[in-house]
Amino acid sequence: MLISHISDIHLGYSQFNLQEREEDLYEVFEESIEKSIREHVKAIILSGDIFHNPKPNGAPIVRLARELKKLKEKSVLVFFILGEHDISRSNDVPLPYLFHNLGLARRLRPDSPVQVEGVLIYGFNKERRSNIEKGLIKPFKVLESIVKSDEQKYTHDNKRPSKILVLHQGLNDFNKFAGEISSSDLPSGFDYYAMGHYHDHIEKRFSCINDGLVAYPGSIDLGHSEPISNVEKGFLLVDISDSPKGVNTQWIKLERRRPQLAYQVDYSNISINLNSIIKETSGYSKKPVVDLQIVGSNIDQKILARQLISLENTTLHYNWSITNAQHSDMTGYSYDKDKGFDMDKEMSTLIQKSLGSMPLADLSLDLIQSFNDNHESPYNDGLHKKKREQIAKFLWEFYESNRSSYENPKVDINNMPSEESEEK
Ligand SMILES: [Mn+2]
Repeated sequence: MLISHISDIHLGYSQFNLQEREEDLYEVFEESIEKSIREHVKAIILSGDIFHNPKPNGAPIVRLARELKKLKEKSVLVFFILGEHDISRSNDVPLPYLFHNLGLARRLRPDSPVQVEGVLIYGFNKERRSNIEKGLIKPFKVLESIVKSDEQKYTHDNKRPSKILVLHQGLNDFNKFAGEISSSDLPSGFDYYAMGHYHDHIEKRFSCINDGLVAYPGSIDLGHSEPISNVEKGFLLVDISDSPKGVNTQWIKLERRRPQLAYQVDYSNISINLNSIIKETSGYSKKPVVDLQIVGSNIDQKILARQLISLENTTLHYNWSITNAQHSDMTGYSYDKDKGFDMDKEMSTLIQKSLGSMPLADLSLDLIQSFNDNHESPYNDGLHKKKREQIAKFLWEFYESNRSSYENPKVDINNMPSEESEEK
């Protein structure tokens, strides 16, 4: 049986507040639905962040309804859970439940499955970090026993049913900062973990859950938290029909996306570089979004801005920033678009440099993780920003006055002394 797994759709989001970008997202979503229909999927799973805003405007509601109606006419089932973007801070009924009530889609539940042929599907809505233990870890334990008894209850053609769990959470295993739970927290007994939240495509089997496949299809277009880059976006076609353990996935690239291109431009050669960018960007049916990183020194920003205006005809939007060649190695910031960017590694290196201690760097990373909780989320009931700042200030002062007991003289991470150690 084929299922489409689509995630982080963020309908209603418009990059740079451009109407065109909002429309782009509808088109890309429609492409994912069309491709799913063409592949004759039996069902579609939307693993959260369906809307960008918990109180979406009319357009995203109407566009979603249109696709759900299309799917209903083709007898394709739609199942969903909520992401943090779908959940309002007031205890209002989440808007996607409207489609559940109208019979156009079905919300998934953590304690009783929906059955589609020989497949059982369970799902949890997004659980915020402050409630992981109560909202996920404990219910996961309960679910493990529910699943075992459901196996007997829902046999299909005398065969053991396959099982899917749908979640909208970040796994620590892939990103230490954005992670909320670990693979070892996941309940076992599932063949496929249909994940949402991370906007990159990731798939991995974990032995702690009997080699169940954990998969993020990634967002369907570049989102609010992602830099302009030429990345591919798509969704997952999941074949769960064969043997119980034989889950196969195929990642389907979305082709109607507007190109997003990042360039590094040498200022001393600006006109030649701009001409080649104009030539390249004029070759697309949808005008690209462009990010320019200008490298050079003694740049007159007014003159530069005027030169860049020539990009207006061939791009929908362009961003630019200046990287000063003379100061570039003083920042210690090793962001390199060609080599890719590992946020965890970069942060860890910077913190180690300034604190000069590996255990302290780890402590800082853990604190940053908990302080960043719900950073972009519409929830407001975790730690309030002001309180977080107070706690951070308190922790820092505590560290400052007790630092000698935390220093580890054996660890000399960097021969470059930090400002703090000079003060001693
Ligand atoms: Mn998202």
